[in-house]
Amino acid sequence: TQMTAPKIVPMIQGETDTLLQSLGIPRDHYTGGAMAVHSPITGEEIAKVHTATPMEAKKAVEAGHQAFLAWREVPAPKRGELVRLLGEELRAHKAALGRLVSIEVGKIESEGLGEVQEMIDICDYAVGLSRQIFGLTIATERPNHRMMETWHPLGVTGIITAFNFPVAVWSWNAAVALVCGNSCIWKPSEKTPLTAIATTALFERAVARFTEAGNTVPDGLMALLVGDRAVGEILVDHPKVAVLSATGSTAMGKAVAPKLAARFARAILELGGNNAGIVCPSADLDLTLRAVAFAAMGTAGQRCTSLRRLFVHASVYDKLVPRLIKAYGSVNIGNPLQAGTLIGPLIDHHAYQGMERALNAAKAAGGTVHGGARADSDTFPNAYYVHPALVEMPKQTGPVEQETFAPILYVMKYENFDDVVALHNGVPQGLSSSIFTRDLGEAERFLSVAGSDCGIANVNIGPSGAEIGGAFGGEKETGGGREAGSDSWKAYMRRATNTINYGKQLPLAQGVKFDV
Ligand code: UN1
Repeated sequence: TQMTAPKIVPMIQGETDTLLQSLGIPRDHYTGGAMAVHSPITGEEIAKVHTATPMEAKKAVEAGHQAFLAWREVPAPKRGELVRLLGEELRAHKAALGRLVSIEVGKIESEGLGEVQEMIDICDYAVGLSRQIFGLTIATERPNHRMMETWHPLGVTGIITAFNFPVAVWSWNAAVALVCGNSCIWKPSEKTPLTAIATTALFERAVARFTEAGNTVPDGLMALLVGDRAVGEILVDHPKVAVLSATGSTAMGKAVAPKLAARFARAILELGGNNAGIVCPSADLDLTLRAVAFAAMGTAGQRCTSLRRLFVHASVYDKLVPRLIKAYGSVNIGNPLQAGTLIGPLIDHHAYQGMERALNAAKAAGGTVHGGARADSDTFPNAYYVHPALVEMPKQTGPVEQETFAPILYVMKYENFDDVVALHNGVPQGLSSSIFTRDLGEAERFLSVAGSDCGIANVNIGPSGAEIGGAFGGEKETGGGREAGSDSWKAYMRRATNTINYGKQLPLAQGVKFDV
């Protein structure tokens, strides 16, 4: 028999150690712990981190509350200075942190770096915001009165993040919560504690520079809790966690939301998406092809904003779909650290099983599957690379109505605009959406009250890759929360309406008389 050449497996563990050392993290912080961390690139173990107990989590909440009481007294622009320094640390260590994101999540190089860029961008935004936290002054019906609103911080902000944007989602919440005057406690995904440890180390550097400049940061202002579900539950249940921002599955949100409601805590929920695109007769098909390829295959379909459903008008179906199938068949899959790769691995074996299950269900429902098989299993027997799947579906049914965190694009044909908008909205999730058209009427109808029911609706770009300047989040089973830009900061604050009487009379509102 012929000998096959030995396959070379990259030594991710060694590079991980070098990166963590370059960020100044003591080796015993990521070795010798109880929680094993694997790189999805090879499946190899790259670290063993220490976990927090529920008791330590409770202590962190108490300390966070004390920190909040001090931090809220610091003027907001001064709080912004700490976030400005965090942005500087992120700029200085962008390459190392971006690489670590690629190693821990399996993102391609430009997406790992892009994630850190998103963190830098939100820091810039939050620094500006620190001088623009304002309320309205409102006309009053009474003479010699003034009515206005004041925004105050809320308290401890719990931040639960998912594996797929392991550090950017923390930064959307933390940068804004900090300038608003809150303290933060972060529980990262169990799959991605290393990037959280690295990010926390960069935050600590910013704190050191801030204090060297003569400022004070209260202990416990930002705590990292690496741990399992029990730790997350402390953040959900503790009465001193005033706001909880949780990113993850709709199932997680369904477990968390009623508990937060029961204690009247603020909830910012970023849950499942099932994002669609509509390709109209007038669409620029070259542009559409590129947009669909990035949105559906990029990040191996593991963004909450990934494109999962595509409705193509019957008049352009045969022009677009064969080209898409070709692009699906020729895209570079493999080691995301290698230049030229566009699709890295799925996060783990569970994700692969979920993809297989969805494809089998699609076939059973009459779908024609292109691609979808496992790739590179000889080179990487413990990692889960897949060929992205394009599935032609006779109708929107079964797995098409669910979010599967994998590169599966369900493609359906449509004839009538109103029907396709109804189908577009006919799923439980409501995160992001897009339309491809050069017809102004169609574009505007899609954005109108009768159009997309999602939190994000785009024209001639895909549903993923949002900028931080806008509010990010969605409706229905996506949870209704908004993060990042626009006025999302209000979710981290409480509003007080103030009425001031600077006269000598006491006129009552609504003409009420009460003379004693
Ligand atoms: C997520 O997948 O949880 O819009 C967030 C995007 C990114 C963020 C995705 N800026 O795709």
